[in-house]
Amino acid sequence: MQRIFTIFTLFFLLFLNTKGETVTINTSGFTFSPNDVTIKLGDEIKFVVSSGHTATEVTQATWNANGNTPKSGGFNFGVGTNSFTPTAVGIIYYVCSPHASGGMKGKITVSTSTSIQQIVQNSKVTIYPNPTKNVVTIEVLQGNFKNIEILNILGDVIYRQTSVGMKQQFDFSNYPMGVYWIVIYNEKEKIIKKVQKI
Ligand SMILES: [Cu+2]
Repeated sequence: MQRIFTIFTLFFLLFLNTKGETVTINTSGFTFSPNDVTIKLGDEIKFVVSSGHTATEVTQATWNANGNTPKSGGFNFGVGTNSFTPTAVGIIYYVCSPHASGGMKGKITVSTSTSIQQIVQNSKVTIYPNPTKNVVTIEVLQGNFKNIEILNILGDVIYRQTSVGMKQQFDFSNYPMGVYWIVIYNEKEKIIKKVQKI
């Protein structure tokens, strides 16, 4: 089991080091082109919105109803080029605000090829100070995570904890200088953060 996990982790690290692709979505007349894309977690979406249109994230219910109420916390791009990288798997729904009622809308399916859904880059967890000489604080800002593992650059687990609170501390004093990975996860999400011991 340990070995399998380590192999998975190495895969994730490989994934981390692989720069995602960029998928461009344009407005074309009163449509988005393409209006239905599937990307992988880590890929970037670039919206190129022409005059008179928007790309506004909405909920699935709003999208189904051809409404244009923006989703709370979602993106809302006006004319120009805007990029973002989705941080979770799932389906992102968006519309053109002025033309949603006419059906100007699209969706982005964000998938992962691994069995555990993962979040690679996100702001749910913050680690400080980084770089560190000794104690780091690992603070969960959002979400509910059960497990934490700390790996060295070779993928060896140097620390494991099966109960995660909002704030954890870990002391790197007795570990060699170098790069470490802090992996925080539950059944649905996996967050990987890089820490440098100096
Ligand atoms: Cu439009």
